[in-house]
Amino acid sequence: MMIQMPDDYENYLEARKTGFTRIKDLKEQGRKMVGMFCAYTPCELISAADAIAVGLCGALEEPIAYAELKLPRNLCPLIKSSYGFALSGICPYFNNSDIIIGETTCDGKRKMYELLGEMKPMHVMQLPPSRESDLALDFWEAEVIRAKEFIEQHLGVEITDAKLRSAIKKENRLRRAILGLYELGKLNPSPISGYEIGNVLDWSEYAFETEAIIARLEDVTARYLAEYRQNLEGTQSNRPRILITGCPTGGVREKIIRRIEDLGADIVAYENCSGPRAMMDLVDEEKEPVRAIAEKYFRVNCSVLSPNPGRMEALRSMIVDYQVDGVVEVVLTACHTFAIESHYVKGLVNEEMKIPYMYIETNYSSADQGQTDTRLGAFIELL
Ligand code: BJ8
Repeated sequence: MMIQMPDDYENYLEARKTGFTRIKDLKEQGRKMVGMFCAYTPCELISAADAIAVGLCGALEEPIAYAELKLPRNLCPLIKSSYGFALSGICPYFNNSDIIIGETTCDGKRKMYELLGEMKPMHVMQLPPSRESDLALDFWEAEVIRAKEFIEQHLGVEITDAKLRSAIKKENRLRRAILGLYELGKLNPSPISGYEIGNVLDWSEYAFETEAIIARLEDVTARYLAEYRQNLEGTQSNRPRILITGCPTGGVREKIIRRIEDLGADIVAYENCSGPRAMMDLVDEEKEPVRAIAEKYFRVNCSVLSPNPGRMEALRSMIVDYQVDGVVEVVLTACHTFAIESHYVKGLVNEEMKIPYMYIETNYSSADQGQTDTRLGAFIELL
């Protein structure tokens, strides 16, 4: 696709490195940084504290050897990579974080956070294990308040309701900008590859300031849209359209995401915790701000909460909206909650929606690349 990208546009690995300098500059200007790992972290609290929210690295294989000095080998690679980055001291984003916010999502993450707490001031928000109880939302709201107090105390700021309301508006605008990029995938043919969507999102994030991230996203989305209108509208693609679901795929981007597209299919949609459905779901700007924030994050569709019907609803509507021909579910090794929930995903995709489904369990190593390619190739042939 011949898109004229912005001058500072970089591949996600280069963008990560360029971000090192930017983060150093921001720290020298006295800015505070809050490290985070998960879609349950209420970014509005960080934004209202005038701090920078940094999604901490956990998508590369190299630091896993460090992590295995302390963690068991048969653990999810995302957890090992995240901990390895911290333990090895090679991640400027972890090193420059003043505090870290985590949540009690899966068992591996929550126990790993205990170890991270030996290195940095760490606050772990307690997630209710289920949304079923009437008390669960009140409990989670109390956890949002506890996280707010932790941030105030450690960063020496006061987070007022007025600051929260303004942060809610800003983060909602960011959600709309991310959604705009994802929704390019609804076009047929899509002007952007699924691999490139990941690149653009990462490059944008490394601008760090929310307004700068929004500007980058809106600019790139407009460029792809213009390309569609000029060269693609009215044409037909015979490549099958794939939806990706399951665990976060940042660590298998080359191994799975890129390979699917090299093998002849287009990834047009991502159904995961930070995908389009999460971006459509805004924080209510009219309600009392802490309650509104609690309600929004309480709706994140992650397999760690039981049951998790919202994910099935999201899948059902996305398969239709994005005109999906096949679903690939990626589950990281030892991720029990997504592995078990795949039972429902397969049932929904195969039996209810009557479209092909493929389950891949994998880690960050390239040892199974050949086998994965063979299976993916056969699946794409079927579509
Ligand atoms: S909201 S998906 S970012 S928890 S893959 S570490 S669950 S064993 S990453 Fe996640 Fe938050 Fe949920 Fe999203 Fe554990 Fe599974 Fe590993 Fe996972």
